[in-house]
Amino acid sequence: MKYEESFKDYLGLLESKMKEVLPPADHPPVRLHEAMRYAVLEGGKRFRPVMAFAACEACGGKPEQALIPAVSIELIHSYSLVHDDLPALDNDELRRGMPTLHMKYGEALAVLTGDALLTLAMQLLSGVRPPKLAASLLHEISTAAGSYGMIGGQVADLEAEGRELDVATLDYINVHKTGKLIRTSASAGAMAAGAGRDDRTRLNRYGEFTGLAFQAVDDLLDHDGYLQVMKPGEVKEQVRDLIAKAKREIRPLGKKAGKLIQLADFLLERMPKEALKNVSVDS
Ligand code: GRG
Repeated sequence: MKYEESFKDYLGLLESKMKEVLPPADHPPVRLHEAMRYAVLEGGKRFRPVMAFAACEACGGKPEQALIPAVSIELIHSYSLVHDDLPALDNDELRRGMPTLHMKYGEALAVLTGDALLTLAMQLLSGVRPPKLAASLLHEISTAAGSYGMIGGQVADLEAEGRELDVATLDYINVHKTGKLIRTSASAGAMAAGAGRDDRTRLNRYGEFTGLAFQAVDDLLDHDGYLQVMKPGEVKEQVRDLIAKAKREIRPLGKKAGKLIQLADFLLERMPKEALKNVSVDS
């Protein structure tokens, strides 16, 4: 089944909540609010929120319980893309087949749109009830997004520019820049379901393995990253291994973890076709 089909209910839930919580485009400051909606609502796979919903269900919760963490994580992801596209960083003109935010709205507004998305995420999380869950989610998600997480990874990536890379440096960059926000998606979903320590640990590990696999698949598609230091076959083998480990972690959760299994398999399916030879998706 196609990704959009498999996760139709999650995607519907997410899009309608995001449209509701993003400031209306006709509320002043109009250009900022228009830009915030442009950054978030124009496409994207929604991989991280889907993981949060699926993790919540795997731990016995309903997807709705994970709605605010799922939306908040997608807002943070969207802000990171807006800032990453800026001339000071990647200097990209296109994102998701459309002009990047600074191409459409200018650099100053792109910086401020990113800031507004990040702060909106924190504001939404602060309203989660009970307050104890709000505090835990705020701590978990802000840590993943900050200097020990996504931003730390981005800085390590900047510092590695022009230097000869090794696998350990790439692992560090990917675990932080990409992996932490994906791991926190699984973790936040488990927290929203009120999962116990054992299940949270399982979901954390599932998130770590899939986070690294996500980046490795992205590198295979972009001919970048790990392909600077490994052969394509080795990267593909690494992806298969990570996905097998991720699935092993959640197997004890039984049928409830079905969507998490499908999400892990989606990464295998995303690999360039020849990579799927001899792969058992149940491994
Ligand atoms: C906030 C200055 C600043 C930097 C953030 C994490 C990051 C640094 C930037 C994101 C850019 C990037 C290429 C990160 C690697 C992870 C990755 C492959 C992102 C793309 O995510 P997808 O594939 O995108 O989920 P869609 O479009 O589907 O949402």
